[in-house]
Amino acid sequence: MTILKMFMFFLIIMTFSLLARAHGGPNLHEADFGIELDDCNKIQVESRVLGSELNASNFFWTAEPGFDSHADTFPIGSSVGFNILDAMRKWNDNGFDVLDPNIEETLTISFLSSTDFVTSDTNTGFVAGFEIPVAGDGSWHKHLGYMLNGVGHNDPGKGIYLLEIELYCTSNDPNIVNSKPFWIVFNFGMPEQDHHNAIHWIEENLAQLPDLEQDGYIDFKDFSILASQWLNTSCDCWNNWCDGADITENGGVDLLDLTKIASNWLKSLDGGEEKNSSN
Ligand SMILES: [Ca+2]
Ligand SMILES: [Ca+2]
Repeated sequence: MTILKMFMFFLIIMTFSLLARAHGGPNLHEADFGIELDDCNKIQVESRVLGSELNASNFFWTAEPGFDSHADTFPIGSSVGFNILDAMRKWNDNGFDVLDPNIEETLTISFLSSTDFVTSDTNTGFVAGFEIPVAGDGSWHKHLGYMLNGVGHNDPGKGIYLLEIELYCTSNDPNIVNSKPFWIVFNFGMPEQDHHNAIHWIEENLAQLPDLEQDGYIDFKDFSILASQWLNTSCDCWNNWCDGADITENGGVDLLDLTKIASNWLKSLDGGEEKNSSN
C-alpha cells in the first residue's frame, strides 16, 4: 500500500473513530506514584498523572504525591533522580498554556535529607533535577516538596498548574532506561470539578498522545513513522516498540495503532489545533 493510499484509508478511519469517541468519567487519585522496572529495565510509573492540592495556609507547598517502589527494584548503591521536561503550564479550560517564568508563576521542587537541602525550579523548558540514593533494600520511597511561587513578592494566582517530569536511575550495570514523561496536576484555589476536568484531559490527551516524533503535535510526520513500520510484528521494548509506532505496545503495528493516531489527529498540548504544519 502506498503512503498516499494508506493516508486515504486513515482519513476514513479517523472519521469513524471521532464519531465513536467515548468520554469516561473523571478519575482522580491522590496517592504515590508506584514505580517498577519492565523487562527491558525501563522505569515504569504506574499512573501517568496524579493530582495534588496546594493551600495558602500551607505556604503553597505540598509533599504529595510521593514515589514508592518494592524492595529490590533498583541496584543498591545507585540513585534515582528526576528531570523537569518542560515549562510549567496552566489550565485554560480546554488545554494547558505555557507559563513564562519571568512574569508568571514557577514551581520549586525540593528535598531535605540528613545532609543536604536540594532544589530545582521550573524554567522555560528542560531543567535537570536532582538525585536521591536508593535505600539499602533496593527500594525508593520518597516525597519531594513542591512549592508554587508567585511573581516577585506576590502570592501565586489561583489556578490549576501542570508539572511534566521523568525519572532516571544512575545505574549502568544494568543500564536503566528513563521513564516516559508523567504529570502532576496541582490545584490552588479552583473548584474541584475543574481539577478533575484538567486531570481527565491529561489522561485522555497527553497520557495517550501518539506523538511519535515528539514535537507536541499529532500530524502527518507521526503518521509517516507509523506507515514506515506498518504491519511489522516484531515490536518489543528492546526496539522501543518499533520506534513508537506500536502505540498499543502489543507487539505489532496495525489498525489499533492507526486508530490511536486518527483519534488524536491535529491535537496539541494547549488544547488547540495545530496552527501551522511547520511547527
Ligand atoms: Ca508529532
Ligand atoms: Ca500495536
